[in-house]
Amino acid sequence: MKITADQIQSTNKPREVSHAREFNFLAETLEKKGLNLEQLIQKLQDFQIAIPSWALGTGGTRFGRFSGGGEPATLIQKIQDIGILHALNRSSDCVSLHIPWDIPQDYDAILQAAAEVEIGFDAVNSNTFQDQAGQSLSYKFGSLANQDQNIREIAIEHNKEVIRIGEKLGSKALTVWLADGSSFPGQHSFRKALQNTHECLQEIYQDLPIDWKMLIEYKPYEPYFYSTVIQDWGTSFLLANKLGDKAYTLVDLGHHLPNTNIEQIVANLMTEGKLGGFHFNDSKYGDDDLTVGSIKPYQLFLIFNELVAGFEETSNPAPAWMIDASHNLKDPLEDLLQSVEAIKLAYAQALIVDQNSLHAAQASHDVSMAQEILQEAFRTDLRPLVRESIRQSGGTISPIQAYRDLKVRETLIKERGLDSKASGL
Ligand code: LRH
Ligand code: MN
Repeated sequence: MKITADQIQSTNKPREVSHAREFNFLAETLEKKGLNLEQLIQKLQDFQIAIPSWALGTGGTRFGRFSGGGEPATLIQKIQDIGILHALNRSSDCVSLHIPWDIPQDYDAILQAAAEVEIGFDAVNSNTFQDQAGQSLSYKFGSLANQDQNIREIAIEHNKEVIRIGEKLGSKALTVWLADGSSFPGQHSFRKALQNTHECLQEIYQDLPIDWKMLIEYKPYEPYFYSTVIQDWGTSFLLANKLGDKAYTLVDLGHHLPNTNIEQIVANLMTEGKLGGFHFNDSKYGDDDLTVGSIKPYQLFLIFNELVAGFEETSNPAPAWMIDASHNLKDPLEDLLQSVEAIKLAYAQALIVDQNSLHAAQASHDVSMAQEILQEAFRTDLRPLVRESIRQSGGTISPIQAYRDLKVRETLIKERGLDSKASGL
């Protein structure tokens, strides 16, 4: 299914008058604050979020999976689904592939399908947390951290193969998330596991093309429940520093113990120029992979406030903006549309924070005023601004409503059937 510009226009028509009224009112308010509307809209339009190839179906949980039908069963169908998202919100111009869940069979066909819907390829993800069919040795007790050199070699070769695949698609980054860890005290040597991991990452790092990045993702637990080798930002940062300038830390919002101050981690990584990218999602308890902004929208805003300030005050390069979610109750495409909107809203709120007044309040220890300045931005309804930025770039004013008006899921079920299943989570 491909969404046409006419279809987009047809979904906007009934909402244009009310949208224009809301946007013009907001525009007046923001201009009175001395904000430059064009600049805000341009920054929002330039802010593109990569969609994970593993989150276009219904992953479910270990307790059950409830598919909604019409899932993309091939990589080309996944690219077409991301094309639908991008046609609606003009904000999802990249896919992040997971290998081997999405190994391209025919590169020309994949590149052509992607070009047809104007999307590119963001970071490619390796997978040494599952044994592949015919794999001679198992990752059961780890991959790059494994005591067995033969297993480490297999994992190193896999990561090099993933880089080769990414090169053919125009990707510029390798994301390494290692499940490696232990579930019982004494099961493995923490130091040996970290040393093995470092040495293996070094070998993979040497194979990175000159203009590539390595994004090292950390996670405190799961699938192991006593220790994880790369458990927190400090361990990822330590490895990234040891490896070199092309290595960075990737922050998955769901990979933090309860009440961790993630915005402080972001600020500190930017100070060191080592913030490489994000896996956006939300969670209440663990790595729940819920819709972005659905549980802790204020935390998301505070993270973007550190990002906007960090872009001004540090030389950290532009991070990779990616979603990492899994679905079981919502339509995967609706969930992703909501996540992209929540991310753009948090970015818009951060862009209107009066950073100079905030610095002044901080300098004079005016704690109440510092909070007032932040919450003034967070409590300003910027949805009309985000919608206008999307409308001006040829998208729809209300993605979810348009998705339903255009009967996208019904059409995908007609085309693919109820039982088509997407690879991934
Ligand atoms: C691990 C993770 C990682 C991916 C996987 C799909 O929890 O966040 O980014 O490899 O999810
Ligand atoms: Mn992740």
